[in-house]
Amino acid sequence: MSTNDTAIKPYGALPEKRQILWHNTELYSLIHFSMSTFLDKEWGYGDEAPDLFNPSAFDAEQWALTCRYAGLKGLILVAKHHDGFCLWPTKTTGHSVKNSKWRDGKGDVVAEVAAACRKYGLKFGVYCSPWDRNHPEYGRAGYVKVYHEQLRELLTNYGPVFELWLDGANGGDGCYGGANEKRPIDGSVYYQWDEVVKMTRELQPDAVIFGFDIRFIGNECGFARETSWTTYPCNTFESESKVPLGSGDRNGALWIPAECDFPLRGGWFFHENDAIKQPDKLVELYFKSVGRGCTMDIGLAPDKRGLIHEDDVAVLKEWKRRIDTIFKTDLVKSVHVNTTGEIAPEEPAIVFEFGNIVKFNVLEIKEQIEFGQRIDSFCLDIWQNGEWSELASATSVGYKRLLMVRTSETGRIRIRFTKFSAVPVIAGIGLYLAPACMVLDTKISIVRDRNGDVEIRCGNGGLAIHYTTDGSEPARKSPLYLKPFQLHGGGIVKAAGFMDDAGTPLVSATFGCSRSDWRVVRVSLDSPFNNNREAGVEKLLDDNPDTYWHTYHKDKKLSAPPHDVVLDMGGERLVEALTMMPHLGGDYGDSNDGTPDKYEFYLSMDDIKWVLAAKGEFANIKANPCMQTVHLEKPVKARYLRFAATHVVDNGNYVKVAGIGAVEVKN
Ligand code: FUL
Repeated sequence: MSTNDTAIKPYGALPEKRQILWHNTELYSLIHFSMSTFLDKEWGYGDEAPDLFNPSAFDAEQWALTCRYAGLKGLILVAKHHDGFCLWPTKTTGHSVKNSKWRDGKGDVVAEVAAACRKYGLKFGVYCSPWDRNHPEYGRAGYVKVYHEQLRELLTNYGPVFELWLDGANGGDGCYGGANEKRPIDGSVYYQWDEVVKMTRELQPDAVIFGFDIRFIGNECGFARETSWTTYPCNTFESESKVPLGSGDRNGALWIPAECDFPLRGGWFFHENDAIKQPDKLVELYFKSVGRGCTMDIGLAPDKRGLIHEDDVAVLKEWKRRIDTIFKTDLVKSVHVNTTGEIAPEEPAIVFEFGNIVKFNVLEIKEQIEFGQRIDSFCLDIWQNGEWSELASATSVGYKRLLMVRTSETGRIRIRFTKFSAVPVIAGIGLYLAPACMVLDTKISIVRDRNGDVEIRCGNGGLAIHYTTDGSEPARKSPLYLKPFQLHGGGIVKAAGFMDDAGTPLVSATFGCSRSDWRVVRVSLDSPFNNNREAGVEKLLDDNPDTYWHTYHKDKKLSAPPHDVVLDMGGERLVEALTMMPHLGGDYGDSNDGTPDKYEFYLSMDDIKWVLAAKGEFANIKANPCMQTVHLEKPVKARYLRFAATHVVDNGNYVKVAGIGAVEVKN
């Protein structure tokens, strides 16, 4: 079990050098800042005027420094998003910073960000969207040449690149030089990936290519499945596999580890009212990404000024402080340890003798990945009352596995390899004690029922929960939570738990106006299972993202969109925005069949005369199924609301929605 043993033969698929470098990066950001920032959109259509790009205080160094403060080791810049606007003065198209007002058309965002990364010791990566809703030749051979040329510029002129981020999104329709039409393509062949791979290998041999050297984890929520293999049967851009991206394939022929990406805010681009994921959520995602052998790729969205917002910076710094606190002292290194290999009943194991009692709740284990992914499963035992007792078990290790376990005290631990495909080769084992308030089982959740009663739940009865409803940080002097309270008109609830001298991470939840007096007037089709606890059109009116309206009919043509529902808001309201909460799919968040990606919202005073209040696409909802808020151009007085799902992701043949709501103008 030692890496010095020259007799050890590698097992199965093996990583390339570029992949090992990428694994070591562990944490990095994906920065979206472009035309959509200025238009408050997630996907631009491709008809935006370059003039709109005009940040008032653009500062690439602030971005790089923020990443450094957060402990990230790399930064990937979206150099071109689906709207086709290039952040560098490319020779391939006029649709770029060259024709913007910013720096009189002489600026180059890519160059400044690459230089800032070099200055602050961050690895630099680029994202260049294959789908281009601006280019007139998109869908034809001419564009493919342009696209390859764009990649060539990016891979040649800006120094070393550690990752080339390519996304698979293609919604078909776009401006395409004024044609305003749908141009479907077959993404597996149209872009001539073999050329892209060849060029990248030549120009940037150490860069990993998204879809080829690394894979999408299957969701944009930032987590891998509990069992997540590094190996996969094929690259995911030219071929399709039935193997879930989230789990990978134990016997996959290729080493294609997964990247867990997610936006720090709700969307990938900056939207002022998007909630920011809080430090506790980031700690959880760290354990579910890096802690499951993947990398953690945090989406940052600079605002219209061209700066990462102060609130985002504060959250990232606090998260870093928590990660540093958790991993400050490795008990395996700091306490005198005696390590022995032992054969526990039929199973190889490593025993650590600590000489005195240690207290821990986090285990880290790493495989020496140059030798392949060898461990199938293992158990962690502790020595208590004169015998071994099993504390935790897990499958799949790979580059790194972190387990958060019950806080335990012992003088001896044992790692038992219960199943392995080749003798385990371990790169490292660590044990840590995370402060009680950072252990995930102290998690607080805030829920609201249909009557508008807010309940704050926490598994740990020892914590005193304090909360606020005015947006301020809860402190010990804030109201103590004793029983559910009313939040009829909606708002933001923030809560934190306090114990001894420690406080838990802050948790917050935003609610629209309560829908206690709302009712369903009619629906075009409902699920026949509406006595089931999860489904039924009424479920649109609770605040539970796990329950939903689901159109169902044996004849799929009938359950397919368009479908609509009419809701009575219980009285006259002045509505400024409308909301749709998608159903988050299965346990892994990577199936969102039935989620609308095109919608119409109508409003009416009398359920007779209706006005179309908003119509459009829920951009990127397939990959990032978060709460959608549609702001109206101006507030509309109404009592009735009609939501129509006119199309769903992947052309699916039923509609599934968790919630519909409205935001009222506050007096
Ligand atoms: C997706 C895109 O469609 C989103 O807009 C975003 O850029 C995300 C990171 O990748 O595929």
